[in-house]
Amino acid sequence: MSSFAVQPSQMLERILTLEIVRVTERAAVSAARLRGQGKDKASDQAAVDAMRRELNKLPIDGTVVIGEGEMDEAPMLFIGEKVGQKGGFQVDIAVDPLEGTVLCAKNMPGSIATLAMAEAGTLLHAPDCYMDKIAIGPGYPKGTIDLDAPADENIVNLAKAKGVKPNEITAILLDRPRHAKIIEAVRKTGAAVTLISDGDVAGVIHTAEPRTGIDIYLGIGGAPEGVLAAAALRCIGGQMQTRLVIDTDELRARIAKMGIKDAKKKYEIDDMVKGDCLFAATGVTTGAMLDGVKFGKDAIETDTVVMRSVTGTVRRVRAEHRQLDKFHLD
Ligand code: VTB
Repeated sequence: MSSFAVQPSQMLERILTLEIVRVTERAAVSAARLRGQGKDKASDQAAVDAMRRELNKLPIDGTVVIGEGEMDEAPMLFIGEKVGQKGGFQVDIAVDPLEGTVLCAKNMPGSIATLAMAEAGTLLHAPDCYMDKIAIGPGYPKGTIDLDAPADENIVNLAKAKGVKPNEITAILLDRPRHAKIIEAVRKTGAAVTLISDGDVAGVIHTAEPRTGIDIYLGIGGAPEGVLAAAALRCIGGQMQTRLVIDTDELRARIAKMGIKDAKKKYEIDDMVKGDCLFAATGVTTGAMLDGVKFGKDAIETDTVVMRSVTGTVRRVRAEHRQLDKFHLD
């Protein structure tokens, strides 16, 4: 066999890169039909239904490891649910069919349909709890940031590594009262703070997108969103450290059941995504990363980013769907 021959599993992984675009596209379109209706649960449900339907068409033996919740609280795409055409390639899947449900309900910028896929056993099985996170884009020496260092120290070190003054750094955080102290510390350095109401998967990814002007993500967001963002950074580069916020006995019991022994473990990207992965996101409402779904007279337009860590390739897929209703079919 020539050294250029592609192994069957690699071939499937290459094909899946494009196949998962269909999955997030369909979830985004279904959610977008309810955009601006104030119905966060209904738009989430629509995205979940579509994502599940499309995942079940793929030649994978998939397990949802980051999903809509535990089996007893989420009837679809629950943690542990098997998806795909059985007998296929064994994969772990992390999904957030509608990241930013409130953004979608209010028709505000930045809601997306997103998923990550990796070989079975390689994605962190995180419960639906909070996660402390810090992230920066690619090109900085390892150790430039540290989750356990004070926010101002991280800003100063990042500015040094970037070769600028702290007042030329921009941090992004979820706009939550729990972040008051971090925000104050960041502003004291002279750095700018960008506050987002939801959507921290994109918030982390922005650190690796120079055109957004975001240098660093700080603060506490959802753990499922953390694993999804880690998958994206594994593809495009960047540094990220996280720690689960385990502050109740119920959560302690839950992570033990999921096989997490050390509740205080500081995760690096490689701990959250242990091997190569794929990441895809389609815009539901227009944001800094993606355009939202457009319902045209003759076609529905979607904007998707899909990434593959093996090669670091990032594709933008702008699709015009002409006969979606005809082909949608459960
Ligand atoms: C974030 C954000 C999500 O949850 O992870 C956030 O990315 C964290 O939870 O879009 P709180 O809202 O409780 O702060 C979301 O806002 C989704 O609910």
